[in-house]
Amino acid sequence: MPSSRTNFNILMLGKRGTGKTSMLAVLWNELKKFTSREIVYFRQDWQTSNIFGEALSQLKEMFNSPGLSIGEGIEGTDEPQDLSIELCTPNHTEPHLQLNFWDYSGGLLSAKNATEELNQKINDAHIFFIIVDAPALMELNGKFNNIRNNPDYFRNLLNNRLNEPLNVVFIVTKSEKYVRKNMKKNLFQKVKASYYELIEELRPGSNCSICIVQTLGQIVLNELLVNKDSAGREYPIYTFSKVSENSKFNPKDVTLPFQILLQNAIISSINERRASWDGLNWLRDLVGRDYDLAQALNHISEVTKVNNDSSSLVEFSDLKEII
Ligand SMILES: Nc1nc2c(ncn2[C@@H]2O[C@H](COP(=O)(O)OP(=O)(O)OP(=O)(O)O)[C@@H](O)[C@H]2O)c(=O)[nH]1
Ligand SMILES: [Mg+2]
Repeated sequence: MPSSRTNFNILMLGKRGTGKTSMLAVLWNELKKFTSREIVYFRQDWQTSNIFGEALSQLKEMFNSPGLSIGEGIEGTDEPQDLSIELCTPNHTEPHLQLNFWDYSGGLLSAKNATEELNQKINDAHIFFIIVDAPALMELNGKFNNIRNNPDYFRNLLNNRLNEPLNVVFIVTKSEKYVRKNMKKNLFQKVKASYYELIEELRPGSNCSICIVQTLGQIVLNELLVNKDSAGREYPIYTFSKVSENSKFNPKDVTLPFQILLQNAIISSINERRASWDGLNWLRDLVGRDYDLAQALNHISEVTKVNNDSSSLVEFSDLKEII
């Protein structure tokens, strides 16, 4: 019998404070929406639940500050964290899929060489989530885009993988202000223009998309202050505020990247299983071995459609038309 569990590795990349851990914690909480006792459910180990649960309550806590002010949010991730979520279906005791999220700390990404550990993760990743900080793209004509997002650095980081088709999802965070101002199209354009080199070098067969997520929902960028470090280099400081005194934690479209990742993971799991059965796939079809995973995928697509705004996502074929 082939192994009944497929590992699917997701590498989260993005500079310090762009919102990787926040996005994962909120996503983890939103998994409930996908859970259906008859079709699909998710399991996490104790450590993963602890880390996400703690981050989530700190993010919610931000809304408890007086007036329009907001609390501090979560602390940066100093050590890279490996977190995992298992996808299970009721007819199988073993999980079908193990989704390994590698939350790489932005502070460890240096402008020069990647560490051996990071290179290993780049080699082993099945999908790359590149987190993009929206204010850096949009404010002051993108003046701080290189400091906050550094697109060339990520292009170079993926260099050794660019000779094969890749799955890349750009996830735009801190986007609430621009979504409220109907500027999604503008955001897509800016992402495409600033990550142009990477996007253009993706091989045919790659899947590339851009998702605009609102991790917190009712907190918007208030102003961007320009400060100087001891060497006289300018850097930005953001201040956010609640939309109104009654603003609540209200994430939007955070499950869009998850849908893309599950599509890839489920299809690769089905392919892996079928490849190991070689000429006997007719037998798999006869007994419906792949049926529950296919059904899970359908269910997840349906739930995503209902819970997300499809205008927050563009995929590779549409990307070509953006500019
Ligand atoms: N308004 C808004 N704020 C966000 C969003 N995502 C994250 N934040 C804020 O940004 C802060 C930093 O986010 P983190 O999730 O710690 O960023 P990170 O990418 O994990 O950073 P490192 O762990 O240092 O690499 C959080 O405490 C939140 O206050 C978002 O989508 N919208
Ligand atoms: Mg983090």
